Amino acid sequence: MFKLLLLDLYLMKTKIIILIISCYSISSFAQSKTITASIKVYGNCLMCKNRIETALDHKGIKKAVWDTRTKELLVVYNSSKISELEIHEIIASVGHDTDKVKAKDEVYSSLPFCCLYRDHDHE
Ligand SMILES: [Cu+2]
Repeated sequence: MFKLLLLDLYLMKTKIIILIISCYSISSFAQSKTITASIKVYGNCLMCKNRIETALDHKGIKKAVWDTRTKELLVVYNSSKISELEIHEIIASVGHDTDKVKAKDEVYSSLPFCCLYRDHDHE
C-alpha cells in the first residue's frame, strides 16, 4: 500500500517536471524570433556600404543591406541572439552614425575623406 503511494507520488513528480520542461521550451521557441528592421545609417559611398555591411557580418545577423542613396539599412536578425541596440552599436563602432547611436569622433575622423558624411554629403 505504502509502496503504491510512493509510486504514485513519483509519477506525479515526473509529470510535473515534463510539464515544466515543455512550457520552458515553448517559451524559448517563442522568444527566438527573426526580425526585419529598417535603420537609418549615415554614410556616403560604396566604401561606406562595404564597411557597414562587413561589420554586420556578425552572430545573430542574417542579412544586412545598406542603400547608399536612401541611407536605409535593411537588417534581418535573430532577436534571441542580438538586440537592435547592439546592431546600432556595431555600426557606430566602425564610424557610422545611426538614428540612435553616434560614432565616436576619433573613429569618425579616421574614415577616408570620401566617407566623411558629417562634413560632406556626396554619393
Ligand atoms: Cu564612404
